[in-house]
Amino acid sequence: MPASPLMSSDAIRDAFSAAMSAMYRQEVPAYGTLMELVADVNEATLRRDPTLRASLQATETLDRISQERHGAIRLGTEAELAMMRRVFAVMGMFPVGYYDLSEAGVPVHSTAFRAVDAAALTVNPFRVFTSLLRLDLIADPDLREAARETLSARCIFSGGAVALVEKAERDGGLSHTDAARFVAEVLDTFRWHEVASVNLAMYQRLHAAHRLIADVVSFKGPHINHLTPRTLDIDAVQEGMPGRGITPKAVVEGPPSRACPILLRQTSFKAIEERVSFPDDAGALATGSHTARFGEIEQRGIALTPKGRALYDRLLGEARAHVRPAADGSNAEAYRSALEHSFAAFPDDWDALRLAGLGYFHYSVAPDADLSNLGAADIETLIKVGVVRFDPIVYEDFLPVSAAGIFQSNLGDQSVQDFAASPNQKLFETALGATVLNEFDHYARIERASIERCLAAVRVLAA
Ligand code: OOG
Ligand code: NI
Repeated sequence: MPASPLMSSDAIRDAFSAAMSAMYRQEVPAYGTLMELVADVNEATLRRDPTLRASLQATETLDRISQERHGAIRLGTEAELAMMRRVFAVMGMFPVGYYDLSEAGVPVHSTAFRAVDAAALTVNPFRVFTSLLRLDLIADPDLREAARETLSARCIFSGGAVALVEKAERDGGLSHTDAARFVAEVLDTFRWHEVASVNLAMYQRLHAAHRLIADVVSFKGPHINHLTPRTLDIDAVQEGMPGRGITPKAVVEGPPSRACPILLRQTSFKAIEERVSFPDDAGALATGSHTARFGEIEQRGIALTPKGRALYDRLLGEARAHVRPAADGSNAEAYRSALEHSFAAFPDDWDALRLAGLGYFHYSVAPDADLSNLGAADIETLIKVGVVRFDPIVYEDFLPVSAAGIFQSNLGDQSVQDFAASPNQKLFETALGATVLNEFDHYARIERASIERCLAAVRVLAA
């Protein structure tokens, strides 16, 4: 019998993100409301701005504009992280970037599993921001040990999911039938569990140590804690949330609104309080609640070089030193204006940004360029004479200060705690069983390759 053809990993990722979206909308109705608001705002933005519509039409599938771009999970053990890496690899998602959040008061370190090459991102850019709990940051040794024991007893992947991952690794992919089973089996890992795996007293102890610790340790699996569609106008969605009965977090994270968008802007609605049952030793259930799941939106801009990122970090630091956003939103307007003020120092013009070496660009030969007599020209000359054009490379990754803001507003803003900054990428990579891709190197490679392609094309065609 001939082997059935394999489904592409990109198509499996596409199917998985659609399945996750449907599940989450059903589990968290407020998320469905957010999706409706995002779709309405995106539609209104496109109606208002025909130029934007035309440019998106040329480069992307318009009917997918409002789809999810990322989600997030929090894992409890090294073995879970290692297995999760293999699961995501089946969907063409690989670990990019290392984020230490201990510095920001959250006892985790993280990476983002995502598609890496441009063609794969175009099919579906869905990423999963994946955090690993740092048990070593729990101060109380008894509690640390109890948490470790509880976590080591759970198994977050079904036997079927593990078998299909092994099959995919052996055969270089999955058939359509197996891929459908894989999506269903893996989806189960991300499901919400209404019954906790610890008793109420233990939950309360974990919660007192840190809400995030309670969120990871008390449940049978790493429930997806948010999904994040793309919006074309994040400020409009932020403003529109209360009108739809959902409470936005106090401020939009990231850079201010600009003519030339940089990096990533994000905001979310505050996590909902959900009913949870806690089993006691006799098996009876006590009722309590837990707050973890929310919805987020994102709007992306250009990827910055290390120099651009350093400038971004400095300006953000200055704004925050001036006005620290309060959790209740009382100084949101002051924070917005502090950001605008400090980011006035960040060039807001594509060519200025490029010439200052602040951002990464993709260079291409203009469609009907006249290439005669240009064989020896350098890239700047080719740009000047209009033979080569440049377009910003979109930032596909995350920002630690923003991520901390998202974590905190959804863990209860009162619970901000101090941990000594303790980045440990080596330890993370050992747990992962792989190194993470450095995002700056990756963007630099894309840029360099595009320049080399232009120069080669001009040399060939001008010869
Ligand atoms: C992840 C928060 C980080 C983002 O968009 O920066 C994140 C979490 O709360 O688990 O998703
Ligand atoms: Ni997020």
